[in-house]
Amino acid sequence: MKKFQKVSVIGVPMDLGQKRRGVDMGPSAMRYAGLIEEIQSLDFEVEDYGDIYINRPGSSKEDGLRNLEEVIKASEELCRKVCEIEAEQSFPLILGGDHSISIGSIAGISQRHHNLGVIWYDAHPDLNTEETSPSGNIHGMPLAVNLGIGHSRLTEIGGIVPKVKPENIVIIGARSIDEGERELIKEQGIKVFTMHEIDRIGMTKVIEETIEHFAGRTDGVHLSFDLDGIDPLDAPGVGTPVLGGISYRESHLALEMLAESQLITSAEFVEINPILDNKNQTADVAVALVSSLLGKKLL
Ligand code: 4U7
Ligand code: MN
Ligand code: MN
Ligand code: MN
Repeated sequence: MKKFQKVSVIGVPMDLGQKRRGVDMGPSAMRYAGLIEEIQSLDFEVEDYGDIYINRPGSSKEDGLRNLEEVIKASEELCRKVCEIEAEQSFPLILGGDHSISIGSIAGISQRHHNLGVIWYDAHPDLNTEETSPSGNIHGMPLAVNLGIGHSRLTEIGGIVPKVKPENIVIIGARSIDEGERELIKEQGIKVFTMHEIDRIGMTKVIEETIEHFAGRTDGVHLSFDLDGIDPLDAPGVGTPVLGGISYRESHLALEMLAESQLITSAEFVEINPILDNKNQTADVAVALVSSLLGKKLL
């Protein structure tokens, strides 16, 4: 990741993509866990853009989508901020907030990366639409939206549709997949390393294959890291925990290997809920993982 000299941090205290309160405190929890100091210690220049404004409490419900208007507004604002960061050749590091923020972050990143790769590190594929969603929660839909599938008011944010091609997506850690998501994965031919593949071939091979999938082909790779991809024993402070996840050490290995590959050009860490956490453990985990992603070595 040493292609970049500067890291620009932007917080998105968004909790409107789902129903549980608390995930809006994710950016504060990561800053409290020493995020900025940690990045500085790796010899990057850091600019903290602070948090974008979220109009809360949201109350709109349109076409079965909870808080649609508020999510659109925040996504447009985040898209603009990410574009500013990208214009400076700085590395955008986006702090969630629930995973609906990925609509705005990828809207911004895709302005300059027309063949963007995306790694979706998550217990869930987030490929629902307003038709398939069991919950109506937008945080379960952002990957579909980025593929141009879903409500047009969401897919059209940032003006580029689709923002990501199906062959440029790799999902890692999936273990809770809804019926409509399963169909979409098959129909679109999306590459998925479920927990089964991680158990079977190991994280080393999973990341080697991921790197091989993107190398020399995409013009950037965005890492969208949902903390619920990690096992709830290691990262308990998340709103939708799913047993049997990726371990803390495997996650470090994954991000260390991605750092070595120098493929990653932007990242977001989402779904930390400090109210459900154990003494800020999950934010501590996220900060340690950011450090690995940015090239920290043990020796
Ligand atoms: B997250 C769910 F039904 N699939 O759509 C849904 F299981 O960003 C969960 O990955 C979505 O945390 C989880 O509501 C969204 C549900
Ligand atoms: Mn870029
Ligand atoms: Mn997610
Ligand atoms: Mn998830």
